[in-house]
Amino acid sequence: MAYPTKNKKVIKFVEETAALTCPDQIVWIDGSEAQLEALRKEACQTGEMIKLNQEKLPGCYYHRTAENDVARVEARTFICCREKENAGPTNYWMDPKEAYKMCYDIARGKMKGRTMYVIPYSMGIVGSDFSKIGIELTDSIYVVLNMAIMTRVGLDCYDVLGEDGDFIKGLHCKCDVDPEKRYIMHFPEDDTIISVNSAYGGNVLLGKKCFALRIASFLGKNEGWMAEHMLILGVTYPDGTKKYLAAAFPSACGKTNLAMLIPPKHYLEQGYKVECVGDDIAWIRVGKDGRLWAVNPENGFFGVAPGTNEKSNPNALAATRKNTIFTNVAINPEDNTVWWEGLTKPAPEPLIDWLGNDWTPASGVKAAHPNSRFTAPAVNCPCLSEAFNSKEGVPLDAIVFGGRRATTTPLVYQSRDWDHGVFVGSIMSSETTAAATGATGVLRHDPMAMKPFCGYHMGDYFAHWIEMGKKVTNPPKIFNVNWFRQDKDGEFIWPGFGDNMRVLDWILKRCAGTVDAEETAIGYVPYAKDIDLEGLDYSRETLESILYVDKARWSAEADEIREFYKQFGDKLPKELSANLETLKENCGK
Ligand code: SAT
Ligand code: MN
Repeated sequence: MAYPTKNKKVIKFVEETAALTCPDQIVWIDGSEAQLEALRKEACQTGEMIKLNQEKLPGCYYHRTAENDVARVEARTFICCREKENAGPTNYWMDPKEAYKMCYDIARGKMKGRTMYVIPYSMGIVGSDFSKIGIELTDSIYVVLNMAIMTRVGLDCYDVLGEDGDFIKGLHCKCDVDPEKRYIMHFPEDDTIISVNSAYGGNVLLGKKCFALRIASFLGKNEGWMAEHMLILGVTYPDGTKKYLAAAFPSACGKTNLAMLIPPKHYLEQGYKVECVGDDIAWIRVGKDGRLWAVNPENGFFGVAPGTNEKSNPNALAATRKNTIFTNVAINPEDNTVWWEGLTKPAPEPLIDWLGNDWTPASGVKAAHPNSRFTAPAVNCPCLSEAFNSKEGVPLDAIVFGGRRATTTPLVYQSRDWDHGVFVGSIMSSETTAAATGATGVLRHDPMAMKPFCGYHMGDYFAHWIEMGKKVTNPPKIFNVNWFRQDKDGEFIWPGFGDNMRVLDWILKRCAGTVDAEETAIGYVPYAKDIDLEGLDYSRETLESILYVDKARWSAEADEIREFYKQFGDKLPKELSANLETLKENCGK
């Protein structure tokens, strides 16, 4: 057949995979609207997708995954490098030879009766120095349509590759969606990803976590840049000045909400504006000016639906009103639209829940799965930054880390310097969420929110952060935030959402050197008077309670961090152990 590319490696990859998986036909995706529309139609005919109310939700579709296939599966996600040591203690590892054989055995013949789609896509703007090309082979129309939203899909990717260019190979095969044979395998030394027996987003949209974080973090270490689990946002001041920050939070901890926040009224009245550059992934490099520059390699938002509403995140909600794919939310049969917990109160009834069952509030179960998602094009977002399409990206003034912590970690604090900031990122812990299978609400270490996404030894990753600090002459300041402090009744103490602007404001004032702070055992903490509470019914005493640094708790935390650090052995950078000792000393031992 005539191929749409002369790249020999692409053709070989396609032919070899077809020989293994035996699809009835191969369809080369060109990214055209006509081709995507034909696929939507086909998916609706087979029941893979449902067309929603086209007046209320134009271009929107609905999909249900299998009941056992609703989140990332960390226990089945492996880094398959030749030396086990290089995967490190925080990753599952398998020998690459064994892993290839196992995956090939699982996928052999499994595309019989199906079509194999060849998706050429770019992470980042096609052809920019900051971008990389991937080819994903998949037997799922749902994957094709999601990739066409989340990445830049098109034949121009082949122009970038030319006859001989390299790319990240991705093979996805649904197989039998058998959870016992589900594997998400990464071969960082071969630029290859194989995903079998799943059809859930994070496991199968291979451009996202698999490529843009796990493989890219490995490439970044070798090539001197960073792939991070971070949103990127810009704040425009009333005088037109723009400042940018990147923030790392674990999955389902509010990155999308922070990235699209609407500032409180009096900020808006003064002319402040917040714009979204990205909500999940940042690729960060050292610019010629000695600063760190960040791009968002994605082209859409794969956001958590529950909790998204007109108040919490009107921008995200607006982004989902057209050309969006909804996965595992509930359907309102009356008008064929979607619903999820938190969208409106009370819930419309009856609904059809994410499993396809009739549902009313009396059903006693959630109508939408807690990890149900929307896949929305970035261009739909009303607060999308112009810089979203900039090849160079944006210069970072601040880097922010944050976990979900009911106690101990104050609302915000600033690190003393870059190395201390790396320490602050490395000691992040957070309560687990529905974004991955397993128990939720369990406190676990999640350094830089990269525990599930670092494609190599976490000790080497810390060392890479320290090294990057040496390459930047004008580094961003590093902060930690915690929106999730709880009172004794389990209620959140800080209002969060748009009011987080008040904390961002303090952070940017610290970057500009225009506000003082108190030096504490853990770093610089705001004086309560310096957090703007205008228009908020909130007492300074309550604010003080979540800014307080409890030395006894931090001393215990330091002991616990020492235990956590032990697994990194010799790979733990001395800068981090030194900072741990300082923390312990500052807490009075
Ligand atoms: O499922 S994804 O990994 O794509 C989203 C997330 O968990 O952050
Ligand atoms: Mn994420």
